[in-house]
Amino acid sequence: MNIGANRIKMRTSEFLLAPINAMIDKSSEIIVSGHKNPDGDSLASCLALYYLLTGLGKKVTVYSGDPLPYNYLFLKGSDKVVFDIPEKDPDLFIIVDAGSVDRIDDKLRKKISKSGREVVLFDHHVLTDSVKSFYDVIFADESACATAALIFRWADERKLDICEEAAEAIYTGIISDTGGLRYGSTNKESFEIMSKLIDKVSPWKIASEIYEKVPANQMKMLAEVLSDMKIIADGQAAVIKITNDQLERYSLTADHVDSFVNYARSIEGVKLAMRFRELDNNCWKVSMRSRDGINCHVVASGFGGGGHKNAAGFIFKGSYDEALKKVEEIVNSVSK
Ligand SMILES: [Mn+2]
Repeated sequence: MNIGANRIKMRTSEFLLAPINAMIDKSSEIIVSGHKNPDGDSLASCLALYYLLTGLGKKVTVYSGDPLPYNYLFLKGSDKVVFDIPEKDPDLFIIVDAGSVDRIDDKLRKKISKSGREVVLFDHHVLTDSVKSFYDVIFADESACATAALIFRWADERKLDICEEAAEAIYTGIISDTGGLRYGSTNKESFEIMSKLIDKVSPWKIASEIYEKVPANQMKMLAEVLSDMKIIADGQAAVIKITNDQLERYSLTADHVDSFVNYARSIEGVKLAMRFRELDNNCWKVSMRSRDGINCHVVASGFGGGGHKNAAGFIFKGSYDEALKKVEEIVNSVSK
């Protein structure tokens, strides 16, 4: 074990957390918010902060401009989230998991800028300079498996008593962002935090709430989507499509079908999984997930989009058949 590196990390945390704690201590009203179209980690980090800050005697409002993900509504406090922007300015804003400033709800971003109040960020995304200049203090670590892990670090450093509600939220945020402790972001700290929370949570209850409360229609639509899946470029790419007609027929919304692309990626030999979601006639929102050997960002660039190595996206205008042909060409030219 590298004790030296751990000490440096702790010192860095203390250095960043002291000003955040000072801001919290002098505030009585705090607005907490995550990113647009919140995922499990974003919502869980907000709710963990809700309980921990309420425990410190603060009046906390959790705001979301978008609906919450249906399979995380079991989290305590999700019924307290407000969807109308609060009129009154708080003493402090805390943003979690947002990545870039344009991922903050537009109304909230304007309110923050107009109010001139202090704003803090907890995040585990790669941050650009423009992001850095928006905040007064940032507690960020790209190596953290989830923003919820950073909320834990703050609470642990402050020696807060983590109540059951906050423990469940932090545990859920980590499970959510690591795909159930499976993805590359899973690290030693993930397991250390889980072991510290385990007496206060029920892993099976949380896992079944997230993964085993699938609406019957979602499963039926998955069957239809997978039976229509195209395997192209000598088995290197799997492509699925989701049409408006299907969403209508099965009475589902886009967040119900977000996870479908993971089934395409899990096929042996597939390096790139793509999901075409119909926006309009002959207009598709495409998201990609890849394994080593194919860089999603490079493929997306060929279509005028962008993203990261293992996740990227673009908008495609044209027929699905045209798209498949072009994908095949690009995948063949970029694969190793
Ligand atoms: Mn996250």
